[in-house]
Amino acid sequence: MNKRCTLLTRLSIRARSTGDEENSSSTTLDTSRYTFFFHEFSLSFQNLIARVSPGKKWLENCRAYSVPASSKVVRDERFATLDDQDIKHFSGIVGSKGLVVDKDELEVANTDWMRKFKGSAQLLLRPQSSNQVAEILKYSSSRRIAVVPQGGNTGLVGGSVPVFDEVIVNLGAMNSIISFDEVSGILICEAGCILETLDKFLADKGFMFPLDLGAKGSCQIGGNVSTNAGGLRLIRYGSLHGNILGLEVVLSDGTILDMLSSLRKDNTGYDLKQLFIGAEGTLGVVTKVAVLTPQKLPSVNVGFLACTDYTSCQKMLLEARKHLGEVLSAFEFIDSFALDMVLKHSGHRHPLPDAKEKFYLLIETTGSNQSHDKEKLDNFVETVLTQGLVVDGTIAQDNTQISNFWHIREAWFLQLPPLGKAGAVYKYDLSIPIKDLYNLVEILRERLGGLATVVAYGHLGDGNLHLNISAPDYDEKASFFFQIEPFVYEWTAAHKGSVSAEHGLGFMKAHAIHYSRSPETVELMRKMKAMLDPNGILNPYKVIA
Ligand code: FAD
Ligand code: 2HG
Ligand code: ZN
Repeated sequence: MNKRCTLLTRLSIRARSTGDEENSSSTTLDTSRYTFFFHEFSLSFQNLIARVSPGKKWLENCRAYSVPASSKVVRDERFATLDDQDIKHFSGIVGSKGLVVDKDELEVANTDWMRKFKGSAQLLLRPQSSNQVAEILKYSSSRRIAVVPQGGNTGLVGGSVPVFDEVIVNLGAMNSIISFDEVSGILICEAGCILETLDKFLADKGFMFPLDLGAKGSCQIGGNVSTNAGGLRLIRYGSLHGNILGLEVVLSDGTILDMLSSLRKDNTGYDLKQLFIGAEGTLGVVTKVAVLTPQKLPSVNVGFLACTDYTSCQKMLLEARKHLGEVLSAFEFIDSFALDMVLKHSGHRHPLPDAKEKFYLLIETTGSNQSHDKEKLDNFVETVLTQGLVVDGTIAQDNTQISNFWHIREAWFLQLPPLGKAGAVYKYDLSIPIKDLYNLVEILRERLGGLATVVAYGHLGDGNLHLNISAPDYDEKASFFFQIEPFVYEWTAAHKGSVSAEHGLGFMKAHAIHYSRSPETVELMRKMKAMLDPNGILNPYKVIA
């Protein structure tokens, strides 16, 4: 009852203090929240690293945290080892500005975002055109040189870095926007365009990118397509399988596949581009992308609400769909363990200082009429409060508050362990039927006792759990690790979930594919891989290793 009063008071204080709701509320989405740790810059991963922890210091951190992935698999001796002749040949394709042998640059490109996986590539190529990509792959196939396609290197499953000495082919220099059609909303661009750059370009024209994620300042559209990234607004805009209309892809033998259709309807035979969406660079290199973009709507409202139990969270999803249907644009959750950790390390204030609940929901609406949308969210909150589904809550008053709420949900420090204070983080990105989703978190907490801290957040509206286990260090030989794996995968499979919801399998989970795909399906994948990449040079040891 008290808590209910708190919320109603907050709502009415807002109503009283703002007076004119139309003016007081946020009308545009503050994208800075997604890149706040980049300090206003939209930087490449490399630049980001240079900024947050310059030079040698960062490299030392890399060494301290990363585990050579090669300790788990054996190098395929059929792959050639680079020689001077190869380097000369590649230099002839990409020129001196596209060829990197500098040790420090290689160290960064060899190490993944989590600093958990580390390869030992001696060469990084930055092609400037699809033809150059084709030449690189044609030569690599003929010499059987293994390559790793790389975008912004923000992947969380070790897919974007070499396992051994594979050549890194980074698409970052292919970053031109080719065309935008304001009538259809179709954007065509090169694969190396940074997601945030595309979103800003579209915003100027009254449109938005249908995908949004915390790494938007660094990740590239080619990487997004290749991981089939899900992100924060899938509940509203759907997956890239629906939004990507066309692709240009270079196959391992150098064939350039032009599937760059920009038609909404195109049923001419098999929809082959779908194969490359989520293929994680194992079937071809994505070089161009055609994407359908929606209008950017001016009215964004965000509520931060507390629920006592997981059953209420589920009911809230149902109610949100019922009451906010057409404007609902995000339905995210963070549990109190994650929230406490974020607050402890980030300096953010608890959005609901009096709440001591176990679950928090971030609910966002996006629409075209601010007063109407705000009223809708207010009414919704009052309804769920009356129903007892929510015990406390607040609605953001301005862009800064919207940003803060999102920062908290994104639990950002968990994504940058060496820069944060939480040590190493074992990440599991799982799809689980919503009714069972949180059971796994509780079971693991019990299994691990005090050995590690289990925190959970994620895209509840999509049934996507981000299970994070925070421990002092990465140690897959430590006894607690055996309490986690393979249990997490077995439990997920037993509950008809998926071991990879949106991050992919990469290197980390290549061995786990069987938990979510039948032997027949995996066998067909193998055959397709063998057909498209007969020498197996594209991102070996990943996905279906
Ligand atoms: P990379 O990390 O460079 O590569 C990822 C995979 O794609 C690799 O297997 C690589 O070989 C392949 N690849 C890259 N470019 C190409 C290409 N042009 N052609 C063929 N293969 C290619 N993911 C989500 O799904 N949802 C989220 O909400 C989300 N939030 C994140 C927040 C943070 C802070 C971080 C660090 C990561 C987050 N991620 C999220 C994971 C990651 O950002 C996505 O997987 C993203 O799509 C990767 O893009 P990238 O350009 O960095 O690709
Ligand atoms: C997110 O939704 C990302 O914030 C990262 O997918 C998930 O930190 C994670 O585990
Ligand atoms: Zn996510």
